[in-house]
Amino acid sequence: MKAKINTLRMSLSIALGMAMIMTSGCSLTQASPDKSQVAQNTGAPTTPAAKQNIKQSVVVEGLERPWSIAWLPDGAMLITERPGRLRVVRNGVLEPTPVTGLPEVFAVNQGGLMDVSVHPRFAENGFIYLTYSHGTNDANRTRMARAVFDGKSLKDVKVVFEVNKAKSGGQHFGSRITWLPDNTMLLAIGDGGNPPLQLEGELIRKQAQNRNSHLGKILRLNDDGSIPKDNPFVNTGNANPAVWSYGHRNIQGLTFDAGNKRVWSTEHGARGGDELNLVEAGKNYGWPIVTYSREYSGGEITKERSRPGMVDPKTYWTPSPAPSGLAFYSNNRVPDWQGDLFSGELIGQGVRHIELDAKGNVTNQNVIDIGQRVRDVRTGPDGLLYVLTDEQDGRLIRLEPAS
Ligand SMILES: [Ca+2]
Repeated sequence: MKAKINTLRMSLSIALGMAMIMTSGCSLTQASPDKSQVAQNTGAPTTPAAKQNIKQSVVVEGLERPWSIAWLPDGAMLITERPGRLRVVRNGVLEPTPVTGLPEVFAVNQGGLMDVSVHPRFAENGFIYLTYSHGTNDANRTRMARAVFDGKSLKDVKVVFEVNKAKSGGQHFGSRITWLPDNTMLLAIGDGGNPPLQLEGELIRKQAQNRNSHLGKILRLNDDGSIPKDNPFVNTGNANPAVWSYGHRNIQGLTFDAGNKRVWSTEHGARGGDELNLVEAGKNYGWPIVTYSREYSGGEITKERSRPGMVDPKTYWTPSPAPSGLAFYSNNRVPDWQGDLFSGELIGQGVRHIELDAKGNVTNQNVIDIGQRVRDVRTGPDGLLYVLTDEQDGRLIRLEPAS
């Protein structure tokens, strides 16, 4: 176990034991009442969280339902707000005027403007990417647009991807973006929604096992939305060539460990069974054939937890903490954090610090209490962690070891 440092500044920053997590969980408002109990890890040992002393600094307040953070090469931060605005933070100050030229979004329930990602060669091409839900309550899809950002507005907005099947309702859009070293991008898409929602005469969740469908997948795309020729199913009949991995319910955290060339994701179960997955090209992650999750009603989704040919999660969590943004930490700023994952939690109202061994197995976990629903966690260019809280008056919070 790594030694952790001992002091802290803000009162909301107190590191906590499980009892406190339970307390904060009971006060939540959340769409799925059965998820309102908290975050108790069932997959790995948990350090008493009092060992984790973290200073928390509120950088910005007044963000409406912020969803994602990205940094430009000049250090400015881009933050999406789910109702459909893109905001800029420069030198720790939120610019009052949102970026202009955004696409129209379907902002209902879980939908709206979601991820923002900056092209690895932004300095040359000025490209940023936005994911969002588009359409109507009867027919909507996750889209990804590419645009040139000039510092104030979006130009040359082009829809470079949209899910190949329309669905109804406001659930399970995905839609995190992560770049790979070859400048292709991974894009996670949700399974479309919960029962009784159907598509093509069966529960829409079954789309996760249909390799012709973008729903319930991680997709791999070139930076213009075209399909890389070395995707795992390009030469497979009966599969969409964008598919990179499948059998996912609703990935809300996606990150790349460049040192070990590993892709990590977190996804929501329904009632319990939220998962951490080490994701590899062409593999099947099981949903909804195998899962530790149960229906919101409490009934079994399936009796199978594992099956040959399907990849088990590295760990799972019951009850559901509702994992959100995910960051793999590789910066030199905080040696204690190197090689670890940081997973935001909506219901858990914190950031889960997940320690891994060389093989990517979970060796330890504890939760940094934030006291609000956490929507995103990312490493900043300064090597500190930045957190967005999913509130009507959402915050950008910086985390660093107390010293
Ligand atoms: Ca799974």
